[in-house]
Amino acid sequence: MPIAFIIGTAGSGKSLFTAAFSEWLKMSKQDVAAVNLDPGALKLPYSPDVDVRNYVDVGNLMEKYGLGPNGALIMAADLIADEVENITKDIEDIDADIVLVDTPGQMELFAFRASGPYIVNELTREPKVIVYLFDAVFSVNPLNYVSNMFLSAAIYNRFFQPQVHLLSKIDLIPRKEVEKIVDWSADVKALEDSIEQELEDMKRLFSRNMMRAIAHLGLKFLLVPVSAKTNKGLTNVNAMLERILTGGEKYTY
Ligand SMILES: Nc1nc2c(ncn2[C@@H]2O[C@H](COP(=O)(O)OP(=O)(O)O)[C@@H](O)[C@H]2O)c(=O)[nH]1
Ligand SMILES: [Mg+2]
Repeated sequence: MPIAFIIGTAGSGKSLFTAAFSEWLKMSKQDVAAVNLDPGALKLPYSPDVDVRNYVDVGNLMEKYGLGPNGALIMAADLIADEVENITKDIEDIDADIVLVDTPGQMELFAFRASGPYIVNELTREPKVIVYLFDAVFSVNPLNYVSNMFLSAAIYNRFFQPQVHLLSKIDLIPRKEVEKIVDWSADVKALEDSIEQELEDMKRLFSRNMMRAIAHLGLKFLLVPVSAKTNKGLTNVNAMLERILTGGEKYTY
């Protein structure tokens, strides 16, 4: 089963995107499984078909080891790796055509511990893709946007898997702003112009150099604008994932 891992900073909309996109896939008659890999999730906007909380209990860890919530989440992130066989079996039992994996709220718990890349490697031998979310509200100014590019490049450097980039929550900002950000993602020159116009001094210098360094890496960040509230853009996301995961075929034959 091809798997898409949904990654992004805390609050960037991973869980709601997982909810909206799995509903969308069901409506287009695709067999989808939603997997929750966030042991710290209290409430989810979808009912997971596979849930890491069945295997790792953050409350228990706090009590048993006298940890605070942060310590327990770090420990939980590491313990997930031991459950990879169970989770794989749960996913295989469902036998869906496409799997969406909602990753832990704080992305460093997944991406910047040993367990994340281990899980991504072990869960399947079939095609996989990382879906990285740029929060539109956060990304409206070029300084934040460049910082997010940097994070996304760091994610690529951790997983080395095909990566697609979404601009999430576009219903929360004006359409003009959405267009501006998508322009930045398509055209380095547009981003450079905004940096020159909107930033000063060290912020300008730093953002410009950071942007150029990333451009040198040859990474592409073309953003697909989406909203998990209005479902805008989900058709485009689907087309992109189909291209990467199945060479353009539907997931269900
Ligand atoms: N308006 C709007 N709010 C969103 C969207 N996506 C997520 N949110 C809200 O943003 C907050 C964080 O979303 P969540 O999916 O929990 O983020 P996560 O931490 O990345 O899983 C929640 O209050 C969501 O309802 C969106 O597309 N539009
Ligand atoms: Mg979440």
